[in-house]
Amino acid sequence: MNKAIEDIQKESLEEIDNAKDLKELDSITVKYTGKKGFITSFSKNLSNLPSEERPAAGKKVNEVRTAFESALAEKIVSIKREIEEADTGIDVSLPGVRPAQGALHPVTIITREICSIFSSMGFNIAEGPEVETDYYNFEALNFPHNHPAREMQDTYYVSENILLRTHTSPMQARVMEKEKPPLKYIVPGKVYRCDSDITHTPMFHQVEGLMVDENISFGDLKGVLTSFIHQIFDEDTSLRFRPSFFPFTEPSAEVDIRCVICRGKGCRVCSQTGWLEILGSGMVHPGVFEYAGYDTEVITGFAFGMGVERIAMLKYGIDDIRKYYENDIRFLGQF
Ligand code: 2U9
Repeated sequence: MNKAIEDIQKESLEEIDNAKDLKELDSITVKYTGKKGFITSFSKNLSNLPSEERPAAGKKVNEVRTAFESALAEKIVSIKREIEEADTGIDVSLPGVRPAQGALHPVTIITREICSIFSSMGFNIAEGPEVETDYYNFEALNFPHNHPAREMQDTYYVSENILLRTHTSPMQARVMEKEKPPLKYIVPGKVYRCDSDITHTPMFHQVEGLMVDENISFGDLKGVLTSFIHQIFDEDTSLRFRPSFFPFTEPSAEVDIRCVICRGKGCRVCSQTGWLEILGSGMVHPGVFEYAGYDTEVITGFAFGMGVERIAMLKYGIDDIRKYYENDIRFLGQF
């Protein structure tokens, strides 16, 4: 009995293993566990055995049946999976594909960082239209019609008096029209200039700031901008204020920091000067206050502006501004 049942076990498991489809498995089931199947017959014949042999033989037959049924169940699952794969080309046993996780654009990260530093110094944040009037973009900021200073900002015109803003300062002019001093505002946003090369894109981002009150001095400008630079770059970054010209500020100064790449020795990034231009600034021109209707005898203020892409390039070591806008997620996912 023992040898015979073991042979049946071996044969049945081999047949299951070699089966090619579900139909073949059906025949194997009938052959071994059907009414007249081999394993069934062994169960039926147990009563013919001498009583002392019955318990061991019964146990063995049960083991053979259990092994048969679990091999059969496993084979059914694997044949069904093969059928599904053949139909869909999908291996359902593979782990799922995780959806790609988004990341903030580096320009967004740095804009938020800049805004948060100025917020902590008490500046309000304002946003305004990207399509502007000639009046707010130029006239109210002391760029008269046909003034050569307008050439500093190559402009996209929509019509004679409507344009894409070339800086975010028109929003500051709008704020001044509505509110009286004291004012502390920064305006982040997109600006447009007809320019395109390794350091310029036709659209870029600025943050411009304005602080207006009685007795605001160039010392306030230096204090606020020095604190800002020490927060956005390193605490020990050296900086210098270099005289410059903007139509809306007088006097005007550009602010340079010690080159973050060569630490002042001179390299390609700082054109061998050891300094990097980071922002523009100045005391608000009285002509701008006159447009706002402020008393220029008592009201003074300072203003500043910076390009966000440039600051992010220096912070992250990015060498070509166009990389921001090529939508290459291998680049964008790094920040
Ligand atoms: C008002 C009056 C004056 C904002 C200012 C700059 C200097 C400046 C540039 C830096 C690099 C723009 O992104 S950039 O090309 N900006 O140098 N901007 S002062 O002056 C104002 C703003 C508002 C009412």
